[in-house]
Amino acid sequence: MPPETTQQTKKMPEKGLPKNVISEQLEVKLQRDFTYSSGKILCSMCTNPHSFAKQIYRKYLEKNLGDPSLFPASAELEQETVSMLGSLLSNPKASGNIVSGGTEANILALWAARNLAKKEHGEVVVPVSAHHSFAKAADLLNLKLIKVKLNSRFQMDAKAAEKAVTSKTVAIVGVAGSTGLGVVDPISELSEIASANNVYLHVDAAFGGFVLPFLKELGCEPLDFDFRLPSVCSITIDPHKMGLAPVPAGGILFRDAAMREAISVKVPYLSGEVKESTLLGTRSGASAVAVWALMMHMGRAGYASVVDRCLKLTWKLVEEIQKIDGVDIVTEPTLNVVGIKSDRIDIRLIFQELKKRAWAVSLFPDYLRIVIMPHTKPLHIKRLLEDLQRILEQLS
Ligand code: 0PR
Repeated sequence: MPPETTQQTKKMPEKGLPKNVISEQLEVKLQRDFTYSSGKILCSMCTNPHSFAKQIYRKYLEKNLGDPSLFPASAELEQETVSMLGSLLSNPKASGNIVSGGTEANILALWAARNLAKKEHGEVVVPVSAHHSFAKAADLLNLKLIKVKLNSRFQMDAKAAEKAVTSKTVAIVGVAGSTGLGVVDPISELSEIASANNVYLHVDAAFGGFVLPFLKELGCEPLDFDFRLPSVCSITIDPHKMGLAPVPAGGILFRDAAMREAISVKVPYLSGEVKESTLLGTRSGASAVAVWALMMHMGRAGYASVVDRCLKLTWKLVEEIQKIDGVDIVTEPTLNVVGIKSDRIDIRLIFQELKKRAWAVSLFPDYLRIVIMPHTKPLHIKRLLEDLQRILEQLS
């Protein structure tokens, strides 16, 4: 049952109101929303989109990629965007789409895996840390999720994953940047397991996809997670997370066109015999064009410097948390996500107190999650730490 909410009722006015009256109403009504610029949003994997992407998005709002026969140039830009994302993930020949987000991308990946495997009562091996979009995908596709435990570093336990593979397995999923802690699963080991068992491997890099490719040039230890690993069949990478693109912009990349073909549906009545391989029919062309423009504008160097700033601030937060009595980090972060735990104080109480002070952090069962996104500035973290200190004194 959905939670009970006060039912809002409203009728469209008989006669339209002037634009300025409506705009004023909206200003008032939307005041309760958080804003990225306030610095209070520390729970989101999205951010204030880049101003250039917003400008391009607004300009091309009428584009509909659901009908590439009308918008062939936009469709071509979408494919160029997919190729640019593919290059970032070591496979410029990757085939895919700019979709509504990580959820759609993960559903499409499992849909392709299921169709390619042609098995009855198919199973998908996922880490317990996998995003809830896999539960949606499994339900929709009539697949069973086999959840694998994590190792001491909160990564999918590769040995347990190997044991979980059976003749019913249609796919293994590894996460490259987990929702809770930003952890990267041992994808190269999963690739070996997938290859030994001839099973599809999907990598959910919805969050990590725009961070991991830059680790090496930033002096961090690089991690194998992309198409360089021979068994990786598809990757989710979301421009509307660390890619700074406006929502909606997810990315699904298949290793080659044949894999994507497994979910393609013909639309014969549109001129040009259109084929769709997305869940949505009518879908935003502005999103894809904005991602294209933004990637061209940022270049690798632009994204690397965004990641550099986020990681440095993440490390600063970790350093300061470790100095505070009563709290600690859950694990050393690989990406710009920090888990904070306490063995003295109920983490839910700390969460409530932070909430009273208008901080938006995420409450996981055993820890608080903080995501250091491009909108987060050193001053915001300084204020958060000051509030945290006060809260701990108050609760001790
Ligand atoms: N895969 C991973 C690893 C994710 O973390 C997420 C979303 C998805 C897939 C699904 O992506 P979409 O939400 O684009 O479909 N992770 C964020 C989370 O659950 C989503 C989010 C973003 C939540 C902004 C809150 C928020 O303010 O934390």
